Formats: sequence, structure tokens, C-alpha cells
Amino acid sequence: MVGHYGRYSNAMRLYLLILNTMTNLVRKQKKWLLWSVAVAIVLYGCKGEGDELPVPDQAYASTLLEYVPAPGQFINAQIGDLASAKGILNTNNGLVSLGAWGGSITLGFDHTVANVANAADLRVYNNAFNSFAEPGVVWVMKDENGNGLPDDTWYEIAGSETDQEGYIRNYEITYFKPSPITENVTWKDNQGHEGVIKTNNQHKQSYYPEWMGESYTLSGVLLPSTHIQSEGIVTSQPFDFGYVDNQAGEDDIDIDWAIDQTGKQVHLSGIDFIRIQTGIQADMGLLGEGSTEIRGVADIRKLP
Ligand SMILES: [Ca+2]
Ligand SMILES: [Ca+2]
Ligand SMILES: [Ca+2]
Ligand SMILES: [Ca+2]
Repeated sequence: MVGHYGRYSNAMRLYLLILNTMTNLVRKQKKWLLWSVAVAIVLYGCKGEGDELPVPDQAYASTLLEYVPAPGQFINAQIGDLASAKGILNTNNGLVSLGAWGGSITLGFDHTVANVANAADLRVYNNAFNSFAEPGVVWVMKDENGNGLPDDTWYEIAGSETDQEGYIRNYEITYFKPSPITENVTWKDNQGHEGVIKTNNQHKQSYYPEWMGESYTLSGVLLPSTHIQSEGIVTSQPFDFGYVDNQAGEDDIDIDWAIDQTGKQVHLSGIDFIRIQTGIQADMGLLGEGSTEIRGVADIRKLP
């Protein structure tokens, strides 16, 4: 019997043996149910047999873990809904808006993105154009406990504006559901300020994420608005480095820019999860609220 299966691996031999035994049983008892059980066992067993080709790592972030936008002109419609959030997976050519300050998207890779020394590691594709940056803050997480879930520590990526005037760590904003639902969205921050996300004529739907309750609070890092010129036509110059939806086309991020809660640099050997969050709270006039958009996220070293 063993000799008959000699050209197969031990595991395969076992499954063929099971198949053979089950076949004999079926022959004797004519129970077709047993046949299906036998086939299922063999098929299941052959999976992971080691004779499949290994699946190469995907260059692009491939899992949507969370989409929590702030209110904005695109929210509850294309490009500010769950379908748009999913549309940036496995590509550099989707498009999702995160809404006003604090809105975020959290993505996972199918492998650990290595932190290569003295080089950028992550590329984030955007819809920024010349003189119209809408900078977003990047957070990274390593799957330290190895459970595949983003339940470890988020580290902020420091950029050119870190600790500059107008930069606030542990910033928070609460957004309130308007009534009627298509009205301006009011907000209050944890610094004693309040304001509104103004609706405009181009986008008539509700700007408040319709799946949120009566109010919700977002926390993160506020970036300065010093790059925004609002006389006449609003322009918004890109920051020097460390942000996304910033330089026209794409922004490269070095994992070595990661800092901890106290602002101290941390060294991570690699990361498994990335969160991108709108970093400014700005009224861009006719162009609506300042809101970070992204098209996709890649591990630079896995790009073709
Ligand atoms: Ca690096
Ligand atoms: Ca984890
Ligand atoms: Ca925008
Ligand atoms: Ca943009």
C-alpha cells in the first residue's frame, strides 16, 4: 500500500490513504454522503501541502481596517463613503476623502513593511496639485503581539511642522450632527475654540457621516495653517516633508521619522499598519474644507 503511493509526500500519502479507505467504505455501503466527506477532507488536506506557488507580497496596502472620516463636502457620497475607502486597496489609483480635521483611514499590509536605513519606506499617492496641499498626518504601528490586529502602539510620523507654532499634540475635536442634516456642521475643540464645516452649492448631501451618532470626538495632531493663503484665490503650499496629500502626486515617508507620545524618536524595524488623518482645520473658500485625500499606499520596496 505504502509502495503504491511512494512518489507522494507523507502528508499526501495519508490523504490518498484516507481517500482509498473512504472509497472502499462507499463501495460497500453506497453512501454518497461519505463520498463528499472524503473529497472534502482530501481537498482541505491538499491545501497548504506546500506544492502551491508562494503568493508574493502585495506592494499596496490590502486591508481596510477602519474608515472614520470627519464631516466634509464629499462625505456620504463618492469619494467619502465606504466603497471609496475600499477602492484605495491594492492600487495607487483609488480616491478617498477623509473629510475635515481628524478624519482618518486605517490600512493593513499583507506583510511587514521593512524600515530600510536612511531611506523612505512608504509611498502615499494623493490628489494634491501645485499650490493646493491638504496635509495629512501619518501614524504607523508594528504588530508587536503578532495577532494580526492593530491593537498595539500607534506612533506619529514627525514632519517639518512638528513642534512648530500652531502644531498641537493631543488635539481633539467634537463634531455635532446638524439639524436639518444638510446644514453646516458645528464643532468644538479641546482648546476652547469652536467653528463650522460650511456646506457649499456643489455638494448638497449631508456632510456629517450619516452612520455616526449625535456627536463624535476625534483626536490626533493639529498641523499649522501657516501655509494657507486665503486672500483672493485660496492657495495652500506643501510642507517640507513628513505629510501626505502634500507634495503633488505622492509623498514618501521614512519609518524612522516615527516618534512616541512624548515626541521622542523611536526605531521600528518595520510596520504592519498605517493610519492617515487630516491634519489641518481650514476653510479653503470655494474649494470647501481642507480635507486630505489619498489614492493608495505602497511599500516602496515591493513596487515593480
Ligand atoms: Ca527607512
Ligand atoms: Ca497586534
Ligand atoms: Ca480635499
Ligand atoms: Ca487633496
